[in-house]
Amino acid sequence: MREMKKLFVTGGAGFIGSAFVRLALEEIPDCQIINFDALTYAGNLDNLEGLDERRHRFVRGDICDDDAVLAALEEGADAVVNFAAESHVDRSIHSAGDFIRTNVLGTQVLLDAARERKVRRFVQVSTDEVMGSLPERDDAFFTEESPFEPNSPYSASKAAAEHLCRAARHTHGLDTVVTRCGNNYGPRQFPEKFLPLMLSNAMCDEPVPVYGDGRNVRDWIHVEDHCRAILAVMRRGRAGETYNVGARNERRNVEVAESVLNALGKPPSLIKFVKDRPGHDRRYAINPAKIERELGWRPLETWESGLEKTIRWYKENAEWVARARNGAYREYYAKQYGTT
Ligand code: NAD
Ligand code: TDX
Repeated sequence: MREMKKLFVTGGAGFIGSAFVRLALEEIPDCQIINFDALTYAGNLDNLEGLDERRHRFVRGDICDDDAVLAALEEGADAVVNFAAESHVDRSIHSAGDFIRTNVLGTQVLLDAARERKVRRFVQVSTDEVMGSLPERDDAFFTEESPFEPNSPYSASKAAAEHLCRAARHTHGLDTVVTRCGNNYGPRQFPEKFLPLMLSNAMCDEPVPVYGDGRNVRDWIHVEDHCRAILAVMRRGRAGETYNVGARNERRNVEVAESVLNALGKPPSLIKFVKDRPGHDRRYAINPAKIERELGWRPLETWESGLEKTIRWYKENAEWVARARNGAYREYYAKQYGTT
């Protein structure tokens, strides 16, 4: 396949999208990126600091606004890579409207625009959560054939987006590919998510809230490994295919909390078990054999190296953390955890 040089990235001011933009600029030396992002509470221009303005252009816009999307998306772009989403499960439990709007309607607007602008490939960044929850058995894994069983409004909206991609391919012949990844961690993750929430709380000697019995299992991957997988799928994935992405790194939440506290030199007594998340999925575990076999992708970070780097980044970027934890975040925190 001809190299992907003109990219239209949505949600590129968020956690994973900004890591992807950095990586793509590094890995594809002559690529040009339009980064289209609405800058919701989760979008942050600080995440784009230092990028080469000759090759990366930021456009503020909403993926549900078809005029704005068409104005920014040039004819003949090589790929649309769709990261833009409402991404936090707990927020979708409080209120699902924005999730349906952005994740479902917004994806359809982008698919239509990609067709109209004759974009070569549409990359949908999806999640393992569309496949629901696994039993706690060593031999149960998500594969690309696992059925859709989304359990939260967030995962249901992401599953709907995948269906819309499938329909755009089947009906209109659009070249679509889908990635489904597990729990990402790394620099610039908004502190509502478990890992940065723990890090930022523990660094201030505040309690670390763990839902339920803390024995839920997540499959953790460093954000740069996820982005390398998306690049590989964008460049070399087979049209119409879905690729599961995971680093074979299952951990119970309470073990993750203990590792983080230990690495920070903080006592395990900071762990506070709190009321469980309604409908809390018990276990995610990904079998990444297909992307390993077909595209030769492998994670480069181990859990130890990735966690060490991540903790260093949060320690060195206390101002980023302080800004992210300000204002609206405080209100959200009080609503979710009952304290300020
Ligand atoms: P994030 O919440 O950090 O970032 C989302 C970005 O999308 C923000 O910059 C926000 O401003 C932007 N956005 C939201 N609504 C928009 C709209 N209507 N129009 C334009 N931009 C909009 O999310 P993230 O963790 O970086 O996740 C990125 C993508 O990866 C999402 O699609 C998510 O479902 C998927 N994903 C995330 C994980 C994870 O562990 N975080 C795992 C698998 C898949
Ligand atoms: O305060 C908390 N305490 C706690 O125990 C929070 C915020 C979370 N948790 C638990 C819930 C989960 O079992 O930690 C685990 C991870 O929680 P989140 O960071 O909210 O992630 P999760 O719900 O697993 O979903 C994530 O992975 C898949 C991302 O947020 C999604 O965007 C992605 O699709």
